[in-house]
Amino acid sequence: DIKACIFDLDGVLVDTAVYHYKAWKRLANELGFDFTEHQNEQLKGVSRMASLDLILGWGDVTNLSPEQKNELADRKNTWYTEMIGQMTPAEILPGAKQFVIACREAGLKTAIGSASKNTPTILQKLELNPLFDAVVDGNSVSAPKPDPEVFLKGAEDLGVSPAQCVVFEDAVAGIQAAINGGMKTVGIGSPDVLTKADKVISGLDKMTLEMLASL
Ligand code: G16
Ligand code: MG
Repeated sequence: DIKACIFDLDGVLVDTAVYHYKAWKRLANELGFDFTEHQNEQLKGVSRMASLDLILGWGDVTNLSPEQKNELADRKNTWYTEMIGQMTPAEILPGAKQFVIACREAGLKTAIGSASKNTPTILQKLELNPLFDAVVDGNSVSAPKPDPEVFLKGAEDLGVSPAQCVVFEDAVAGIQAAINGGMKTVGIGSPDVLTKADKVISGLDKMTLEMLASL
């Protein structure tokens, strides 16, 4: 029986990807190169430093010291936090808040499982904190998705077993993390991309409690 739903943040409850993209693009441009929206897809669900490494690779920027890389990541994060500081609850993706509320009214536990260190700010701006029993994010885990750590810690915090959890994810690495943790999965996006998910929907506005029961 399903006892809990664990939600990824970016791409599932809110579309912060556009802000990540703008900030990374600005950094690349300052370094003298550019990258496409298509390349940006590869950054979804990937940690901040791993994203930086991918982008530097695209621009053939090599031989940077750890200090220089940290400085670049900090620069990007400053621009990013300026943008997310302006977010309002209107930016919650369609149906997301309604579905989380429906889960809670049905007696299910709810948690966030995100790679982002900015999760606390985003939840506060969207006024979503009261809807989650646990929040596990980039500040509390060390192993990046597809390692299941973020979701296993979520299940532990909720006091349920992994097999009793459904994970909602928009990233391939995130679906794999949930599978690695022994959880059921609902992909948010395209079935052509999220091929391993138990079910794929275009957004939480298409999700129902009945569909949960049939997973
Ligand atoms: C999110 C985004 C990623 C981002 C990562 C880290 O993951 O999808 O693009 O690189 O968080 O974000 P930050 O730099 O804020 O720590 P998720 O797991 O919420 O989809
Ligand atoms: Mg995501």
